[in-house]
Amino acid sequence: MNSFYITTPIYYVNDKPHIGHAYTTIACDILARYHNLKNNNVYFLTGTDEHGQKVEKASIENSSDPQSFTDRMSGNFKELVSFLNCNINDFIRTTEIRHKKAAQALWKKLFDNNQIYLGNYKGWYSVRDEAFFSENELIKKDNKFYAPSGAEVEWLKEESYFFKLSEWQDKLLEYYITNPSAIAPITRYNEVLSFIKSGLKDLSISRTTFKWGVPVPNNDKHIMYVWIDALTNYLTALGYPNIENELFITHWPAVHIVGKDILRFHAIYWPAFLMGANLEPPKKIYAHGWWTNSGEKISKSLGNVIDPYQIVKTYGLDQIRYFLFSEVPFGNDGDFSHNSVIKRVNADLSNNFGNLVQRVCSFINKNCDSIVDNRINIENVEDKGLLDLSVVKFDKYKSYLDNQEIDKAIKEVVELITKANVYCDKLAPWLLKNKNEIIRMNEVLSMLIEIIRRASLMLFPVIPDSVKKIFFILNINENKINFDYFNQLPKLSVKINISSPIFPRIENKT
Ligand code: ME8
Repeated sequence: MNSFYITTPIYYVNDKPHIGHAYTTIACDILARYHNLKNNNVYFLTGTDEHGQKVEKASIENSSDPQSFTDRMSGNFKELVSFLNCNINDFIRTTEIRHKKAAQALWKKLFDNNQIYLGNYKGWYSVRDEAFFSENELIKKDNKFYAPSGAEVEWLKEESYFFKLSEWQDKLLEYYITNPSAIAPITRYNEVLSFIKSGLKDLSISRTTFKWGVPVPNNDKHIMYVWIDALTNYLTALGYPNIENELFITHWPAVHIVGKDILRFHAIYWPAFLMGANLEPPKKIYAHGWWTNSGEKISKSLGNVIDPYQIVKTYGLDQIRYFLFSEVPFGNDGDFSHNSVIKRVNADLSNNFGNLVQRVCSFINKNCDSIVDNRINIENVEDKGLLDLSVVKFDKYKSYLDNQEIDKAIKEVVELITKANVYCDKLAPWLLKNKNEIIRMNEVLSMLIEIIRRASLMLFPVIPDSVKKIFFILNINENKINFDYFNQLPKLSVKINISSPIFPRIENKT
């Protein structure tokens, strides 16, 4: 059995969850569900990143101590996961004891492997970005300096531990040149490669200026600085430092889905930490794009943050899951607007897929006493053509999803559904009924039911609740939602249940 370990970034708890968090979590859920349909041994991890100066500051602003603040905020993220119908295997919090132990064990291992030394750090630091910036990256305004993100920076000099990242430049280059699929999409791969080629400096990995973090082993004046603490979560969840345990042996290394803004940390620091600790680097890092709101960058100060609860309440969960992953290529930036949701959902789900299910099933309900006499006729060129197309589409769909190309996989299914609608228009079972060609009518209906079943199976990772409803209408047990059954034609005579529209059209009230 193949194993598939998929992770979201762990989310900062200094604010409430927004569409960006929902987006990455649903992406991982789609991929996890897809691998489950293939009977792979899936482990899906998400969680919260709870240490650092930003969280310490946010807790003070909320008149709370950091621990109660993070307990409360982390709960919001956990709640969002189940609200979005994401089937996780574990939810990790970096304030958990298991994580502190893992982070300290990784540190010790790196220290023992001569990868860490004590030095001094001087530089321009942005609290908001939790990063240092060189002078030429800064923007000067009114005698103050700002990071490229717009956050103000301050001059900092402090004792710090360093990771010998500079020594990893050649090894990382060699690793990525021999493993070009380890970073996707390809534009991101090229970006990382040219960053490595431009030269890597040693990395400051501890702080003495705040307390809210994991203490450095044997020197608790120092707190681990964000990335070495945060990234280790992916190991903690598999039981690190016990690398002999079953979960670790079967599941490491992981596929990490991250936003483009944190690619560098995952594609450069993380593999270097791992190799420095004699562990395998990630199997793959896939960087997705960012959502804007009606063309504008999303930010709290602009007041245009998209609340995942709100949009799901307005349009429905599967509708939003579908929209987010069909509207833009996974990896590109996307623009969210009410109009584009309505257009996409109405076109693909209501008018295409929903229409196919509804017209076929309600015809059978009304005209055939809900019974289809199953007679798929592969002697008929038209019928065979459609059935063969479903197999071609399934193969393409799988090869896309094996590479996390969710939008392309969806497109293949949509094309199959469109073809099934054309077939239905052309073969017109209602006319066959009028002409009393009952055998041919049953052949056509059987074919349509079969294509609906196959398309539903493929769309299950994206719109799981709706597919369960369709399987109920088709009277097929939910345990048949598995790719083992893709080619299996239904039993001889099928009595379906009464259908009602799965994707009602959304009226554009504005
Ligand atoms: O970065 N569109 O956490 P985070 C799409 N704790 N994605 C977006 C987005 C948007 N408008 N805004 C944010 C962190 N994101 C660290 C990760 S992992 C070891 C540590 C994405 O809560 C962003 O790209 O700030 C990132 O992948 C994710 O939300 C979490 O961001």
